[in-house]
Amino acid sequence: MPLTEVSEEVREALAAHRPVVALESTIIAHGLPRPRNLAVAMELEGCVRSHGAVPATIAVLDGRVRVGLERRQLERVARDPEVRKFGRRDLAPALARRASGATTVSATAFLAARAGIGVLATGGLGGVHREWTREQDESADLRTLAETGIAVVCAGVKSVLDVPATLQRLETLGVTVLGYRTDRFPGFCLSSSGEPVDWTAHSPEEVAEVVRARRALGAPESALIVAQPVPESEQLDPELHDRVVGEALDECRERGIRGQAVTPFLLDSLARRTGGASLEANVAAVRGNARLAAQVAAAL
Ligand code: PSU
Ligand code: MN
Repeated sequence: MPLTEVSEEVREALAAHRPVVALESTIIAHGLPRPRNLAVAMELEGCVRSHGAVPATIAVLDGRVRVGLERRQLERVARDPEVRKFGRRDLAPALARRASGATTVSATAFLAARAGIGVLATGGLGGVHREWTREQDESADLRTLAETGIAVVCAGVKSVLDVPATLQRLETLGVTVLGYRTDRFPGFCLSSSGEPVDWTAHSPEEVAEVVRARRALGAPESALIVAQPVPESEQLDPELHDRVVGEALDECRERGIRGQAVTPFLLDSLARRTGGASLEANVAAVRGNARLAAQVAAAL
């Protein structure tokens, strides 16, 4: 029995060289509250479709990698509390033990690239956590992005992280960062993190040109990050954000949350402390990223 099952629709699209966009599933299972998460998952797939590409949401179900989920599989990812969180390193034991889990950006990028998918959309990437000197918590997303040739459309990295340290790490790892219609690195649920980016693209076609240049240079072994800000009208109030991020981090520390649980906990804490406003900004960001990813895939 093959360990990876690509849905018929995705398989046909890839064979015919039609645009396909990979979507990660951890944001659904662990990044957004139920039952909103299922609605968002379907909305994202719809967004990709309405901009001319085929969505390929990726997850591991009963020990098999699924690239492109059927409706009931998407429902399971959104509703089943037994669905775990799998980074790239979890994939082999998950398959061997017939486990089920949502895939993070690291696992999704790895699997998407191997399935021949060139574009991935998400919200905010993982990165270097604040107080790295104490915990050394750095998302596996970064290392995987350094080793995986895929374009990742995101709204920057999660604002609960140390953004300058994450950007520095991406530079060290040789990961190209393009601002989309901005010269500032976006701040996840904020339109700007305040940090500069060296390169800006103004259209899906310009992003596609960069992808083509990467190919011309030789098969790219690292990711291209396309960082698109959430529109200012939909961002979280920056003052509110700065006030509550510290509280969320304190709560995380006080409760002894560690490892894979940190990011879902911080996102949830941020949502509670902003009365759901961070959630709305997060959803607005991913929605825009699904759309742009589809446009880039189409331009390619
Ligand atoms: N973007 C969001 N919400 C999320 C994530 C991304 O808007 O929940 C997920 C992605 O799957 C990403 C993961 O890979 O959070 C990072 O988790 P960690 O910091 O544990 O590596
Ligand atoms: Mn971590």
